[in-house]
Amino acid sequence: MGTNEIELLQQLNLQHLWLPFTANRQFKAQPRLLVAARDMHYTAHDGRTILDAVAGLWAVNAGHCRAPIVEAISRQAATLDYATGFQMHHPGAFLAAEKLAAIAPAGLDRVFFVNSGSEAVDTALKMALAYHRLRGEGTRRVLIGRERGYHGVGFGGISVGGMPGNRKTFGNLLPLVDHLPHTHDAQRNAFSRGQPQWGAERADALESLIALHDASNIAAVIVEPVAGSTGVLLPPAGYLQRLREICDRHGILLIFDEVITGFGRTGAAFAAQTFGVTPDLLTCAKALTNAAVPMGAVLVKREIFDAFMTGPESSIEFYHGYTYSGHPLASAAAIATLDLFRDEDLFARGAALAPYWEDAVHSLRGLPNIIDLRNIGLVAGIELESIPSKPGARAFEAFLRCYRRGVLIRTTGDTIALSPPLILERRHVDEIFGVLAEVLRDLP
Ligand code: PXG
Ligand code: PLP
Repeated sequence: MGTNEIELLQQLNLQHLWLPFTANRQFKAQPRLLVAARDMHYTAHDGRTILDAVAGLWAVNAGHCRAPIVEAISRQAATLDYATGFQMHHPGAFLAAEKLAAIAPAGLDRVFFVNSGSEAVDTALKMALAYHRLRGEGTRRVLIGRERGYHGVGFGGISVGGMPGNRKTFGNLLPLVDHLPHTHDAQRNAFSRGQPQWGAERADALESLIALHDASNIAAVIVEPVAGSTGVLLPPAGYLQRLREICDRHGILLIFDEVITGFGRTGAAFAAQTFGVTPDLLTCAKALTNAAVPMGAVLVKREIFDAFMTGPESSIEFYHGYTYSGHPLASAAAIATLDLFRDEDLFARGAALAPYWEDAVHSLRGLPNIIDLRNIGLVAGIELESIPSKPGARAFEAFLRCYRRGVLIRTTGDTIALSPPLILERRHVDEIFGVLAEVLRDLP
């Protein structure tokens, strides 16, 4: 520890802050603080440089503290700090919406701004309910999610989500919810490169849920095209197509939650484009502003938006919105970020590096405890055998050891999830997997 770091930690009182999704007592006994960042790297509080293999948290896709984004936010803060979007607005929100619509899957060109992925999910679910009701199909109330789905932490999101840890404390939540089975099939698909071959038929479980609830009661199906938070679970070839086809046949809206798969993560702007399946609504957040200012969005098919634009023109069409919807600083960050993605052709750049990334991921095969390797675009899931009766402990130890060696990874259960900024270069890939291989070789 350097003197600066000791001084910093001595001055800081760690007691008041309740950290999110964190083992608070463990953290406070051994704090890990980040104090600066640039491009591919963080600086830790002890002055060490840390290679960011997770883009913050699936979010800093253009790399850290990029000048055009920093400047846009600073300029905006000094020009117009805040303007409400309720019966008023400011130009930046319109421009951000236009730029977002320009890269969206075809037809999804109406945009509602929120402040996070969780808010985007709750907003999309409410839109689905409202849409059916507007069209005289108000019996459509059931929302269908999926096991091992993560849709943020709002009451709607944890209800349709399928993470037991997020649900068990809070009871049954929304009453009219059901779940599809998850698509992970380690027996048949372990060590697949890219999309696994087996399991498209798991989409047929939707037919069973429709037989149970009746289509006339079902509003929407929400899935992540690639489940991220629960361990990088890829859709089997043909699975999303089949979900789309079943939803169409029964008048059910299909929502893709692209909070982590958006903005070049899987090789195209959105996973909907990577997989060639277009949902009716799409949620995004995180990399929309390169995570520099909180912002999320719901992209909506034009027909759905138009269905709301009926009734008296002076009436509010959708009773929903946040104080900070389309916030000027967030809008400025989104505009600068979307321009940067375009100017540096970052989605294509990420896609071009993906084969090298894939080889690096699968080069770990054969190291101790590895039971599966999964990849798509610039995403990797490295699944470790759990230590009996200590789920998550082995991967968390890998996280601590990588951090000590200067590489930031992320773990969920015993899966290591990687999602670097799209600006990374081959030498960064080599460094990430070099350190990981060494750490995995002598993990307990
Ligand atoms: N949907 C999906 C698919 C997400 O991945 C959210 C919604 C919620 O977004 P907010 O902005 O409300 O956090 C997410 C968030 C992880 C991890 O370790 C992933 C997320 C959040 C925290 C941790 O994989 N994704
Ligand atoms: N709680 C109270 C008392 C409020 O007045 C508001 C908004 O005006 C909210 C919650 C919601 O806050 P936000 O719009 O930031 O989501």
